[in-house]
Amino acid sequence: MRTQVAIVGAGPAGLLLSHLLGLEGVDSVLLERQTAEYVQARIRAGILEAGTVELLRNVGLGDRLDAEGMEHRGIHLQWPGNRHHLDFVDLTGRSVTVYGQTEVTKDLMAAREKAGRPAFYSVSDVELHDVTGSPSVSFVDADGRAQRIDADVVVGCDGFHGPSRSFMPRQKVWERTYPFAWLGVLADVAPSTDELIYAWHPDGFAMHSMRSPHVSRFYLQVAPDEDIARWSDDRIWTALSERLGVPGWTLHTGPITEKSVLPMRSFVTTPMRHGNLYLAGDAAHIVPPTGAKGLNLAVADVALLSTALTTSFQGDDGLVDAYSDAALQRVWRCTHFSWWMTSMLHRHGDDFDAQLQLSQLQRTVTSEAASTELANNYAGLPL
Ligand code: RFL
Ligand code: PHB
Repeated sequence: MRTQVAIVGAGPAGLLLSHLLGLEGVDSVLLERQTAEYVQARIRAGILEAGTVELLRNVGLGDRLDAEGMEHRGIHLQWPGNRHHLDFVDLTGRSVTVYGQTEVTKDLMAAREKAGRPAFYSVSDVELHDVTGSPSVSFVDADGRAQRIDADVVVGCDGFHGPSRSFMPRQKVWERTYPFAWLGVLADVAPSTDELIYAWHPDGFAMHSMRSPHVSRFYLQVAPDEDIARWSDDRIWTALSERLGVPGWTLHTGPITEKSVLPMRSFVTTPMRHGNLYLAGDAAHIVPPTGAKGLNLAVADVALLSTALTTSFQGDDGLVDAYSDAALQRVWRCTHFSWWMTSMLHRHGDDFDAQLQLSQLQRTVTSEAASTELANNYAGLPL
């Protein structure tokens, strides 16, 4: 088989890249380790930046997003006894939209099927060959047959655990692990808040997010090696009520439909290109979820890369040559913001650290310069 762009990984980065290239008349083939159903059901990110929403609309993926996405003007930032609303629209003119990664993925899969763009699901033994010359990708398909795709370019959109990165020699890695994790909870209950709540608490960070007018999403700071069996539904609701509580506010409870422990890390590998092999999304960088950047960063990478590859196929290599440096500027900005939000809101260190965090929170909600800085980063830099 032959294609212009072989894409390893059909998560949001791979699917969107294939969609954007298709609109420009560039052929691609997607290879995915999991089944389509598995990829679609994975519960992950929930917040889209203003620029991500605009891009999805501009490429024909806005119908359900506009009908079902919930536009939020900002977030609530809180610590015991204090809840402050930061209005991003007032501060920056931009909003964010609650629309789950499951929904974005569903829309991208439907668009792929409609356009008839090829994808192989449930593949194994993916290997990349001759990435600095005439690249190809070998793999075993769902029926156990050995296959090979020759391509002009290979893009690794295969997430943090994917194999693509290992075919790049001389990679430099920057990494930070955090001494805590998140317990993520999905519940069939109407949100008890109009917009997301990020809460600092002596017992640890807590967050109230949502997926729809009937489904709420919550997170609790826990130990990195937390045993989920120790978290009964009752214990979860008690901890959430305690950590998210402010006088005069009630947390509504309901059936918990999913709970899992999510590790937290910051990770960046550079460069994001080696010859004819490019990386995009979580394959190249991971951020802790506190700033809601992971999915948006994957979208920003492929927006840049699709234009770069399209112009390269037209004979101009300027943008592909600039891709890694250009993508990494945004990656490092989002890496800093995610690290900063994480450090400010999670309980770690001693009482001195706690006082510094509370001072930073106070400053963030009372200084217009500080609130605007948070709002600009959260609502997202222009694509
Ligand atoms: P993905 O979504 O991980 O997709 C990569 C795809 O590559 C496939 N793959 C392979 N395919 C073929 N051959 C192989 N050998 C392969 N190995 C792997 C995988 O099956 C998968 O389908 O990366 P992508 O597309 O770059 O998208 C990035 C986003 O998914 C990610 O940044 C966010 O989901 C991060 N993230 C969150 N971000 C937020 O902003 N808010 C959140 O609440 C949030 N929660 C999360 C998350 C990431 C998680 N992961 C990765 C553990 C929760 C979790 C559990
Ligand atoms: C989510 O809804 O899953 C979510 C929202 C904001 C974050 C992280 C996760 O910062």
